Amino acid sequence: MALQVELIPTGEIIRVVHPHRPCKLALGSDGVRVTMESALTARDRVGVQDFVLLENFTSEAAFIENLRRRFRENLIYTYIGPVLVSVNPYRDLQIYSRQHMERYRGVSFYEVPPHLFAVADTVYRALRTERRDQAVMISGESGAGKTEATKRLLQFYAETCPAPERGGAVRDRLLQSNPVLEAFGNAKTLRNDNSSRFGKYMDVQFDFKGAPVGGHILSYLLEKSRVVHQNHGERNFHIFYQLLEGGEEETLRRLGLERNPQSYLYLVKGQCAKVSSINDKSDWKVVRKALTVIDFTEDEVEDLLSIVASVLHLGNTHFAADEESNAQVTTENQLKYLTRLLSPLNLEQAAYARDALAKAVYSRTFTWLVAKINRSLASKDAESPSWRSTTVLGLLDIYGFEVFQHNSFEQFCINYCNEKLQQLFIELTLKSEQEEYEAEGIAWEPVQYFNNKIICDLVEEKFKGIISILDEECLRPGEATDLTFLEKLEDTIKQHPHFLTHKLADQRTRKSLDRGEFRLLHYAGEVTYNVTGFLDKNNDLLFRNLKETMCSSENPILGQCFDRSELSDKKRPETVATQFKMSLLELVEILKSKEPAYVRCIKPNDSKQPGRFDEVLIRHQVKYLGLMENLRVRRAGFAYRRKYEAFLQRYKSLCPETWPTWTGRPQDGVTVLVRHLGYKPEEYKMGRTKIFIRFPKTLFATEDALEIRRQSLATKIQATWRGFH
Ligand code: AD9
Ligand code: MG
Repeated sequence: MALQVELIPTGEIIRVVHPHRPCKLALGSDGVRVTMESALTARDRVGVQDFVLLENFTSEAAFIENLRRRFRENLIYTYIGPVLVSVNPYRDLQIYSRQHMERYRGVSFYEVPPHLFAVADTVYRALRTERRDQAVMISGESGAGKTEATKRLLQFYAETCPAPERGGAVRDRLLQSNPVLEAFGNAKTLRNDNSSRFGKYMDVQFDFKGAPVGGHILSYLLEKSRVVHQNHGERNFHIFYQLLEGGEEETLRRLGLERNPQSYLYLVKGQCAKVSSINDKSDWKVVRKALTVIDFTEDEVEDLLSIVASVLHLGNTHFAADEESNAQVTTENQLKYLTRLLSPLNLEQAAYARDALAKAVYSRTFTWLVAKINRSLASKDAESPSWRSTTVLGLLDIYGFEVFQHNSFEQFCINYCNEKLQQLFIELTLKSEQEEYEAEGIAWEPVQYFNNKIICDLVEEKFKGIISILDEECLRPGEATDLTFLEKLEDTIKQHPHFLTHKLADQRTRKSLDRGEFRLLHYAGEVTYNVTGFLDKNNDLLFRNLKETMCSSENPILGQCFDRSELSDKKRPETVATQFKMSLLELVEILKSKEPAYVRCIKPNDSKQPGRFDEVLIRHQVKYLGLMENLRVRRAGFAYRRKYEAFLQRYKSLCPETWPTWTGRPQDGVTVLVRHLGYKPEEYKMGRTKIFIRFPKTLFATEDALEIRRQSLATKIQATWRGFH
C-alpha cells in the first residue's frame, strides 16, 4: 500500500502518513521525531477486545466483567472472533464521523479497536476481493441498537465507497429511504422510543468497481394493529404525529386535520402523544425532504398524505344505533360511503369493520411505499455490462424479541421471527467453525449448546405446529373461536417441554397463567400469549364491499393497493401467520446464500439511560444470545488464528531470518518465526492456511515483543539521525 508523503511548507518536518493507519513517522531538521503511534491506545486496551483472549473464557462472570469494564470507558464494541458484540450506550459517543470511517478502511481487524466500521470494511473488502455476496445480520432484543447499527453501516458505505459512473443519486436514495420507512413503520413502544414495527432486509448492489449502484428492500409483516390501538405509554406510527406537528397550515387545512393529536381517537389510546426524545416537527422536515429525494412527485406526496389523514378521520367515525339496531354514522363531515356500507351492521360490527379498513388501508399503503422506494433504488444500469457483475451486500434489521405484560399475535410473530434468526445463527456459526477446523486439518472438539430448533418446530411444523393448528381453526368460521384454538393446542402439543397452558400447568405455575393464555419457553425467555384476537388477526378479512369501494377509489395509491382481481379471486388467501412463515423461510434462504457477518446487540438497561449497566438484564441477554457458547466454539482449544501471510507480515520483524523479507512459502516463514520466538509445540498448531494459537498469553507475549521492537527501532532511528548532525 502506498504511503502518502506530506511536505510541510516550513520545510522542517516531513510527515509520512500511512493512508489509513494512525501511525506517523515525522522527521524534523532538529532531529528525528518518530511517532510510530500504536494503533491502539491504553484506553482501547481496557479489558480484552476479543473475548477469545479472556484467560478464563468459560466464566460468564469474567465475560460480563469484561463488558462492564469496557462499557464504563464507553468502549461499546468487543469481538468474539469475527462476531461483533455491541452494547447500546444510549448517548452520542461521536464515534461515527468520517474520520472514524477512514481509520477503519483497509485495516485488519486486530490492528484497531473493535468497531462497527471494522465489520463494515471487512465485509466490503470481502465483497470486492472475493466477489461473494455478503449479509450482515444484526440481532438483539427490542431497543438493543439494531436499527442504529444498520443506519451507521449504510452511512459508511454511502460515504466511503467510490461513486458510481452513472446514477450517483442512488447513494442519497439509499440513505433517504430510511427516514421515510421509519416514519411509516416505526413507533414508540414501552421498550424503545423508535421501535421498528416491521422487519427489513435491504440489499445494496455494488458494481465491479465497488460503487453502490442500486438497492432493494424486503419488508416483513407490519404490526398494523397499532393503527387502531396502542397500549398505555405507546404511540401510533410516527408519521401521524409528524404530519400534525410539522405539516404546513395549508396542508392540514386541505386534509381537514387539526394540529392537536388529542383530537384523534386513533392517537389517544396510549396517552402519550408527546415523547421527550422525539421531535416530530423536525422529523417531519426530514421525511418531507426525503420523499422528494426518493422520487415522489408533489402529487404523490399529496395522495400519500391524504391516505394518512383519511385513517385519522376514519378513527373518528362514530356510530349510533337506529331503531333497528343498525349502525348509522353519526359524525358529520365523515366519509359518506361509510353510511351506506356500514349501516347493515350492528354497532360492534361497524366499529370492527371501520378498524379493519383503517388497518388494511395503512398496511397496504406501507407495502406500496416499499415498492415505490424499490423503484427509486433500482439500478438504472440494469442493462449495462457492469450490472451483470454486481455483488450484493445485505443488511438485516428486524424487530427484536419482545415481552410485554400483555402479548398477542403480533408478539407471537415477532418472537417466532427471532427464533428463526437465532436458529440460523447457531447453524451457520457452528457449522462454519466446524468446517474451518476440518478444512485446516485440525481436530474438532464438539461443544454443547442449546439448539432452539425444537421451538422453531413447535411453531412452524406442518400439521402439529402452532401455526398449522391456528390455520385449521381459521378454516372453521362460525364454529371456531380463540378458545377452541387454545383447546386444540392443548390437545395436540400438551407434551411439549416448551409449551404450557393453565390446564397443563402444575399447582405452582398455574397461578401465573390465565385460562385464555398459552406460554412458550423461547430461547430468549418465557412469554405468555393471550389468545384473544389470534383467529381474527390471522384471518385478516376485510368486508368485500369495503374492498370494492377501495378498488374504485380515486386516490391513485389506493387504486394500486386494492386490485380488482382480488375480488374475483375465489381462492382463499394464505393466512397472515402462514404468509409470514413462508416469507421467513425465503429470508433464511437468502441469508444462507451469502457470506454472513454478525452484530449481536445488547441492551444495557430497561430505562433507556446512558451509563447504566444492569447486570441481571445483560447476563440474561448474554445467555440467550448464546454468546458463551459462541465463545467456547470459537476457542475450541484455540484462542486465536491467523492466515500465514498476515501473521508473518505482522511479526516478521521479530526474527532475523524473516526480516525484512521472507521469500519462501509464508507457512515456512511462520514455522521459522515461531521457533525463533520459542513457541512450544503444545502452544500452537499449523493448519493448511492458518496458524492456530492455543493460549492468549502466547499471543500477548508476541504482541509485547513487537511493541518493544518498535520502541527500540524508534530510538535507533533517532540516534542515527543525531549522528548525521
Ligand atoms: V427494535 O427491535 O426496532 O424495538 P432496535 O432497532 O434494536 O430496537 P434501536 O436501534 O432503535 O433499537 O435503538 C434504540 C435507541 O437506542 C436509539 O433510538 C438510540 O437512542 C439508542 N442507540 C442505539 N444504538 C446506539 C448507538 N450506537 N449510539 C448511540 C444508540 N445511541
Ligand atoms: Mg429497530
